[in-house]
Amino acid sequence: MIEKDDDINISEITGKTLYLNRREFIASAAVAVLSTKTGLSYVRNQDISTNEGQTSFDVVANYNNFYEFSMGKTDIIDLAKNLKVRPWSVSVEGLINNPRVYDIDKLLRLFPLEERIYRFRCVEGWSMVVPWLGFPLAELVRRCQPQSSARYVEFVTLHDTRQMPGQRTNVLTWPYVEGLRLDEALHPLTLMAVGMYGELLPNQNGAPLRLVVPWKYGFKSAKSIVTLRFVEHQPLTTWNVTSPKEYGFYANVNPRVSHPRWSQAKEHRLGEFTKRPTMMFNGYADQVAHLYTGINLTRDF
Ligand SMILES: Nc1nc2c(c(=O)[nH]1)N[C@H]1C(S)=C(S)[C@@H](COP(=O)(O)O)O[C@H]1N2
Ligand SMILES: [Mo]
Repeated sequence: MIEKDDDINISEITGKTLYLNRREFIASAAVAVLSTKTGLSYVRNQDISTNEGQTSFDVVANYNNFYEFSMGKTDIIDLAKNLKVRPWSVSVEGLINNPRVYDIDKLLRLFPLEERIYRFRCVEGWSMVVPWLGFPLAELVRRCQPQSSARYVEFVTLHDTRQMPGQRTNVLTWPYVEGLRLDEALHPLTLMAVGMYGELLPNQNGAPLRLVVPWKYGFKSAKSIVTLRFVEHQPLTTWNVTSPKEYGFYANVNPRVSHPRWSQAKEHRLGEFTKRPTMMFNGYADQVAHLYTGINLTRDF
């Protein structure tokens, strides 16, 4: 079911406690081990999941933001349908002791997969509740063995103008780049998603590997990742470079800080009729607020 890695002693790298906790969690999970059509096994992480009603798969798969294909939302599913997601390599590089190029299927076997139901809030004002399938980014980061000078992780996504028609325009700078502070990357809520609704990710949702950072606006959750680079200085992220007054590096969901062109106080949960109030840190304040003590989130939005 879950393959041990052949060439590295994981317990040495992950920090024993975290590793054991995760293994114990997987072993003791009262819920059944579930599996996808493609045969991947996973357990449902109830503790970390919201019990709000899930948005339907069809909505999540038909209403997307993925500028590499189009600035539209409903045409991505069609434009992305032939994206080649196998074979796919993910390079981890930069200020780490264990730089490697992983085949995506190797990554899928390396870490136990979990299902986590998260709220997801787009900066444009819509939100949804999605059962993602993935593994904590922290596990991959620990395996990389960051050096003490590494303070940020930069995520670079696929740049292929043949496959991605939006990249033949310059609506954004390509490739799409995002970044997290190292402690944000290590936070247990931060997920490397490989699937949703019990199956591998549809192309339009960021196959074969995307980030999911549930307390931040959707644009931080980069899709179709090819490189994780550990760096010393805050990376130049696509949205930050494109429109610095509108999209800051942190992009923490904050209903009190308006986007320059609209309020962020409320959100449209897809499938619902009346708007609901947006929660600070998208409802994850108890878990993440401590990461930002001493930071002015009105200035550093
Ligand atoms: N590579 C890439 N990742 C991306 C984007 C993008 O345009 N390109 N859009 C972001 C934005 S703005 C949002 S809201 C989410 C949308 O994710 P979804 O289509 O799975 O709902 O993807 C994010 N990740
Ligand atoms: Mo977004």
